[in-house]
Parts: sequence; C-alpha cells; structure tokens
Amino acid sequence: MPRQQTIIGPALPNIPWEDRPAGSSDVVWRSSRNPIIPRDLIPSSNSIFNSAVVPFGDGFAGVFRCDSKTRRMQLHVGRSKDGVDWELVDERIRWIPDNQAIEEINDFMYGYDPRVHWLEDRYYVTWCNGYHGPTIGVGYTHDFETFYQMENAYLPFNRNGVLFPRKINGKYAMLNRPSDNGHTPFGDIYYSESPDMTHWGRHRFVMGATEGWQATKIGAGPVPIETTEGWLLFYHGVLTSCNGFVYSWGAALLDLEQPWKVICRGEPYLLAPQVLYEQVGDVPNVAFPCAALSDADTGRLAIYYGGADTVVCLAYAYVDEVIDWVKSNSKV
Ligand code: BMA
Repeated sequence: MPRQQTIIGPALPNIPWEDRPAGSSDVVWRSSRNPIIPRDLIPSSNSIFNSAVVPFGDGFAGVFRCDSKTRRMQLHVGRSKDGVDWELVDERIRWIPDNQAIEEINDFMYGYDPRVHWLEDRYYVTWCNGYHGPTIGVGYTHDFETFYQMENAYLPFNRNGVLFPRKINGKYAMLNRPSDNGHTPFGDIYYSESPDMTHWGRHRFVMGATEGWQATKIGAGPVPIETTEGWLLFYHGVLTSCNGFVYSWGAALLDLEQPWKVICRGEPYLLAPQVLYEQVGDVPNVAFPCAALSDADTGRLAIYYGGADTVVCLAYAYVDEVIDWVKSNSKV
C-alpha cells in the first residue's frame, strides 16, 4: 500500500538523497558529501553559504550568498543537475527594477541570506537587502537569468524574510525578524501579510527566543513546508557563549490558516555546529538553513544550510519523523 502523503505539494523524484547512516538514530543527518559547495567554487568568492535552491526544469536552480574577495555580500545564480554538484555564475545578480518607482532603491548596497520559492507564476526571491541598514528585499525571476526587484517589504531593520509558498486567507504571507543595524542580540519571528507583495501589514507575533540553543534570537529558515499537520518550519536559534554566537537549527509546526499560531515546537535542536565545516570558518559555530526540498511521494526532505559562514552543506530527514519529533519534544 502506498504511504499516505503528509506533504501537501508535488513529488520530487530526483530530490538529493542519502540514507541515514547505519547505527544513527538522528532525525536529521548530514550529507557524506558535505560541504557540497566549497568557498572558492567561483573565482570571485571568498565564501559561499546561506543559500537557497529550488527544483527547476529537470534539475535545480538557486540563489547563492557569495561574499566576494572584497568581502561584499552578494547574490549569485547557480544551476545543478542533481542538487549536489553546482555551477555558479561568477558575476553577481543585477536586479532590474520591476517598475519605475523601484529605480530609487535599486542601488545595490549588499544582499545576503536569500530564500527562493515558486509562488503562483514565478520564483520569488527574498533576501536581506542593504537599504540604510538591513531590510527585506523582494524580487522574482522566471528563468534564473533575469531578475526583477520589487519594493523592500519593511523599513530597516529586518532580516530573515521568508515567504509562504501560497497565499493564506487571500493574502501573500511572510515571516520576518525585526532587528537592529548590528549583530542583533535579540530577535523573534513575526508574521506579516500583503494584498499585493508591496504593502505589508497586519503584523503578528509568532514565536520568540526561549532558552538554551535558542536563548538569544531565532529566525525563520527555509520556506515553510505545507503538511497535513501544519506548516513545518525549520528555523535557526542562537545562543551567546563566552566565545560569541552559536547558530543551530530546530523545527516547529504552525497552524495552516493562522500561521502565527504555533501548534508545537521542538525543544532540543535538530542540528548544531558539531563538525569541522560548521565549527571552523570565517564565522565559527554556525549552521544556518535557508532552503529545503521536499518529495511528497516519499516524505524525503533535503535541507540546505550554511556552514561557518563559509560553505554550503546539505542534510536529510523524513517529514513524518520530523513531525513526530516536534510533537513529542514540544512544551507548547
Ligand atoms: C547573521 C547573518 C547570517 C550569518 C550569521 C552568523 O546575522 O549575517 O548570514 O550566518 O549572522 O554570522
């Protein structure tokens, strides 16, 4: 008998996959090919990390955070046949104004931590966009060649703007994380909605920093995955050690029609920086997820995350196991 589908979405038979290593009982496990993208994949890059990928054509495409050798934070486009081996364009994305009004804000200062997803008729990109400080940039592409920029979603300062993959109650919906102009020592996840992808409002508190691995701040990770049990949200959490911030990630389930309502939230982390490529790099002890592929047929998930602000890594999980884990490890 075929397994009952939990993911509300398409099948993705070519999702990257490796079985859980023998002897492991981890809910999330790392790819044996990590890091899948080295820091110097393109000539101009100092580092490549915190990046977003989607199924595209008969393979995959993505928007990548590449910090350049001048140490500017930039976005580059990439393509892959299998989601593991990537080719990136050395030249950064040049955003074309979607309309005349955008010309005023099109002066690219910096861009980082992109998220990408198909929504209605195009691939939307959100990223942390420099506009007198970090805020949420919004743009789109049809072909991963030409990219159009829209209005920034919010006033500075904001980070981790993550669109839901469909309208909710007739509105576009986005998670975001109000912040400050520095290495923000606080941060909770909020929900905002928009009738037109330009005007964002009706802001709602979703969930905040708590204790332990997520004591300092939290931020949405990949675009939430729609499931029969609610929106599955992977998110990063930060603790402050005597040596600085430590970035791990965990998961929560949000109500399908009122996503600011948390159904349950796993207390432990799912993945913390514990292997060399997450512990050692330009910023030590960072595991930062920005994208997840899902296959509704098998329930397989492939989660892309940055390692130590230096490389791109991949991890795997089964959606049913993650949901069971969130439910049985939640105090909500
Ligand atoms: C955040 C962002 C992320 C980065 C993290 C750790 O503020 O800049 O891109 O991974 O800090 O340096």
